[in-house]
Amino acid sequence: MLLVLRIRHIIALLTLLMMPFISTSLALAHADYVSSEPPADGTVTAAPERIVIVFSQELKPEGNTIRVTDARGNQVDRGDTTLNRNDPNRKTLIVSLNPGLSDGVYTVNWKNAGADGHSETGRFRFTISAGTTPAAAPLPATSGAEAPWLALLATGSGALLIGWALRRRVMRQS
Ligand SMILES: [Cu+2]
Repeated sequence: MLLVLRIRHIIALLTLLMMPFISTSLALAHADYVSSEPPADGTVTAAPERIVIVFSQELKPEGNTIRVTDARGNQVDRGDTTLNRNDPNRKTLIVSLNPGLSDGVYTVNWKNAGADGHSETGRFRFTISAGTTPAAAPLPATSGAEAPWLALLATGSGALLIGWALRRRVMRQS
């Protein structure tokens, strides 16, 4: 009897000790972001036609959304997020984009419905740099506070020079 109790105690103790590891493995057992096209924080040289995201686990066929917005917050996806039929493991989501997206930074917000009943969310950005829109003019080397003073100085010295030249001319003529 005493021995049985001890074994039970040992099992209980071992279970308690294992708890953090069990909960950690459960926490890892979600459909997390693995990779995407375009890649997170990546730059593409042509406007992509769709976003593809691969997750670590199987997803439900419904309840997944990928939303893509441009730098102004305008939605640029077509709201047709589906499981990628080319992935027999059902781990890939796909959404199509408006054609001919211009250069800029885009944000991808995703929410998935894992087959295990857990839902995960995340976001990443990517940049289109295809040269389709003129790049923004480079910022002047001087800061905004200094620039007016430099302009004023240049104008001032220019005026002084002209004034000096005119005066010399007038003095010569007289
Ligand atoms: Cu899970």
